[in-house]
Amino acid sequence: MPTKDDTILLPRTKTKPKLERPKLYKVIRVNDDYTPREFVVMVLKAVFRMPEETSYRVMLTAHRMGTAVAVVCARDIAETKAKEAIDLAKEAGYPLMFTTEPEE
Ligand code: TYC
Repeated sequence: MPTKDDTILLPRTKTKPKLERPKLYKVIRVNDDYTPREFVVMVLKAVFRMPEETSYRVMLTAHRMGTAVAVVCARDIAETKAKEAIDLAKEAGYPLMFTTEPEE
């Protein structure tokens, strides 16, 4: 006769649904022939909080290769940062462009 202390342990058959990790987004800087190098470095420091040396290196990569990843982060942050940077350039009359795209 089972008592109240008898617990029947059944194997767990349900698996917890795995939560998808949200995709990360790259903010990509595009080279152009008109925006001064110093201005690009200033934007990278101001918007992406990069130290001088990193900003200069990232600016040179885009200058030489055509594009360079500025940062990888959550989608809303990536889009906000790209817009902030584009707006700063627009205000100053430069065509500096940033795009965002999901990481593979
Ligand atoms: N190519 C620009 C120049 O020679 C500098 C520059 C670098 C512009 C990177 C945009 O994303 C850029 N003045």
